[in-house]
Amino acid sequence: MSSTLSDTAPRFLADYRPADFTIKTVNLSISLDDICSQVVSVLTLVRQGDGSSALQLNGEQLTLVSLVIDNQALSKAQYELSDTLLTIPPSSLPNRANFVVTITTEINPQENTALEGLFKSGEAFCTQCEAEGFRRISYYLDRPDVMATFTTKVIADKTLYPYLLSNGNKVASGELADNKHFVTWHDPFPKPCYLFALVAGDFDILTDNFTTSSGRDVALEIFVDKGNLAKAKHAMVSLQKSMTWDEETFGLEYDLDIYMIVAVDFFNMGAMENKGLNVFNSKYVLADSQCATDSDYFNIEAVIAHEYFHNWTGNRVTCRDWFQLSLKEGLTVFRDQQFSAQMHSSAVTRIQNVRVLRSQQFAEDAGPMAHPIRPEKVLEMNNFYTLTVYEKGAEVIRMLHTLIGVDKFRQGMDLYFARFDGMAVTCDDFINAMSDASGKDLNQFKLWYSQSGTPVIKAQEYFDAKTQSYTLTLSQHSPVTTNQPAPQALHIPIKIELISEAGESSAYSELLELTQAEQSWTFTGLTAKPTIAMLCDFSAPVKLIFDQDDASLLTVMKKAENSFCRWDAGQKLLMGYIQQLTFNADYDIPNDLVMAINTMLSRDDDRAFIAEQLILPSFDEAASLMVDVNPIALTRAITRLMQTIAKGAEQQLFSCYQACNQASEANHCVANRALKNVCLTYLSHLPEYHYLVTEQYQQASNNADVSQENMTDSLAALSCSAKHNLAGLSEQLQHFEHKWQQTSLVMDKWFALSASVSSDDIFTQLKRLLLHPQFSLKNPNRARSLIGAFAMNNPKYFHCPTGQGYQFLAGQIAKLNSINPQVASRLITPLIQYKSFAPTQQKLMKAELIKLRAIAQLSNDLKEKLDAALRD
Ligand code: 7ML
Ligand code: ZN
Repeated sequence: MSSTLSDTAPRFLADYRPADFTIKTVNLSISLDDICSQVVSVLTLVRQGDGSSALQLNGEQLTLVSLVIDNQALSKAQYELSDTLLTIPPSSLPNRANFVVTITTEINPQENTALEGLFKSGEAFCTQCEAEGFRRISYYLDRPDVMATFTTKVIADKTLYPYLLSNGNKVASGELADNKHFVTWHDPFPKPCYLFALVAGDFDILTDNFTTSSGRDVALEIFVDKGNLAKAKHAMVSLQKSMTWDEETFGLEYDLDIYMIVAVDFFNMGAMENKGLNVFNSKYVLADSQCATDSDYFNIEAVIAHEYFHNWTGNRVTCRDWFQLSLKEGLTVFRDQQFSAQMHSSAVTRIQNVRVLRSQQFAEDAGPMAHPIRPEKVLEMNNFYTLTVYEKGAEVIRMLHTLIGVDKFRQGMDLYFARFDGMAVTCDDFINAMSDASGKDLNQFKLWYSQSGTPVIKAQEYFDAKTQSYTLTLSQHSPVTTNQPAPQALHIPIKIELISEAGESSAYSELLELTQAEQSWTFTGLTAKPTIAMLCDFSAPVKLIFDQDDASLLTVMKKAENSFCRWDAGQKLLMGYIQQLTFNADYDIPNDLVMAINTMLSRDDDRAFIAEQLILPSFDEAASLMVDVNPIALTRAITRLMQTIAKGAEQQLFSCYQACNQASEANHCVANRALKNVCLTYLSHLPEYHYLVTEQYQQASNNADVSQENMTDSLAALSCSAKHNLAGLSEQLQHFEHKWQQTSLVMDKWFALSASVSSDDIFTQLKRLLLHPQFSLKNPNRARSLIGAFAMNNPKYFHCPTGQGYQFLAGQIAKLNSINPQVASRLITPLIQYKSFAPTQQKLMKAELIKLRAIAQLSNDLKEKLDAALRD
């Protein structure tokens, strides 16, 4: 099972060589069966070199039935077979440059719990080939620079699998003996095999259509489990919005006659952009207001957009090799972020992106798996679908956009597609297109692709009253990370705003380009020292060290034009108190803070934005800015700060809660709920408001008028109950479980909540949850909702000094190692960051890592991370 292979070695970017053979066409014929599916693959090959090289095809977990070259069957003596390779020596190959290889293999989808290649999700067959899953379907040159046109015939039982899907357009279908039928698909666009997909099953289908700007009619089809049709509407609207946005923003149209999306319950990742046939984790398709939260709605729209945008950035232009993953992912995340910002509030969207970056990507970049957005060394490719490649990758594209401006960026995109449509290219190719189109020298900028670690920027200011000038000095420093050459100065766009004393903002609003280790800028004609708002819109993914006093932060919060800066100043103020309280639990929080909170609450701002301002920096965000984190002191500090604010701003919080609760304008309901639930979270720290939590749960989840029920409000109330282990909690959890037992995606929420209860009883509860009839480690969403939620959302008990939290996580990872190595590898993240914690925790965490490293059949996924973590 899985990628447990003894003969694997890391691969290096520097070793890239073009393939010795290319594949022009692939003709697949796949007969589906639970335990023995048969795959016949006919490949037309073209030799590239002089004929001296063997043909090496990748293959894993396959049973080879026969191998035929042109019309000649090969005997076992004529080829070599290992666990990972089929090698056909030159002596067994024809002398011509063009020849045909026909390979017949058998696979067992039922036993495929790793969910890579062909597997079963419930009753349906489905595939996941990125990055290297196709080699679990047939022997192939499994690398993204080998692009072929695919024709796929799918054969299966007609009753069990009425729908047989693959990439491209349907070209034939018919009946066969034994109640079987077949459908043949042809995809006219050459593609790497990682974009291959096959789905077979019985579904309900939501259909619609879209007419592209040049008048092409596209059929849109969303396949969902029977009974879920109504829950696919939001996904459909999101798809249509995405198609329109890409036409309007980048002039990019869809290129096939049909676009299909299939929602499945068993899926390792969010979704997959297979040409013409996206496969989605059902979590990112299904929604209605009773079962999905506002953030579920937001995420569905974003993921639908992300996968749709890949059709150009990923599929039409793809990656030369997997080291270039950020070429398609960083760019596509940037595109989906721009899309979301335009569909919603750009300030709130940006704030949420930055929170993810700071709380998770910064930690990754400071941990043992730190890597540049274009990694240089990979053992298991699945380990590099990271926050660094995706989120920091998107930040790098955003910096480019900031540096050259929106119009030049568009010209650069146009040039990129003109040059590389239909090709497999590199990150450098992309930057060169941007440089050529804009005339901007981007050579230093390219360092962002090869340097890991979060750069630290130090800022110093100096005001000279005599000359009425203000000087800002910035210095940059990148940390030294493992296996990296000495860091060099990066090209960093720093957007600033100078707020004059009088308070009309934007006396100066400027884009500074920091390119040296240290640089100064002087601004003149200032009668008094201005207040600076730094890093507007978070113009670069850096840590800023700048001693701005509370008074200046309050000025930025009140007066900066840039809403991101207003939010960020507030966060910095709050973070300061969290840090103080972590060192000294009795620290007296100045009244300024409560006043600032009250001002925020009473301002006539967008309510979604106020909600963001009120949310405290998370445990992870705070931890990523500290060293030797004492997790117990940190959770206590955050709770203390919540309590203090709740007490100080009680009246305002309560009246704001009520105002939001009564607000009726439908188009603001998401913002109202966001702010209302932040207020509830604060108020729940005061016993006299516990009734409010119960009341909200009742209204949102147990309402005589079902149309009034709402998952956002239910979950907000429940998480308050869980956080404070309130008296009503167990009754609420039982009610919720009973109500949603048939709805898998909502049961995931129930498992996540149950795992985040703050109770000394939690380890007994976790054991019971593992034995729950609906729990299964084979279902990735379920595994993540219980195990992941405990490790991420319950820091008090995850880090408890007995080490039980770490033991629980490690125990489940050990089981997942043989079931689903990808899921195991993602869940280990909090443990490998052990070096950022205080000695007590470090020791306990490290002990668990050592135990895991000793597992006999350790997957490459875990091995790579454990070796990195345990290397001194
Ligand atoms: C990112 C994806 C993968 C892995 C989806 C799998 C994808 C690879 C795939 C942003 C939004 C939605 C999903 C993902 C994501 C990790 C994250 N090509 O499309 O990138
Ligand atoms: Zn992607």
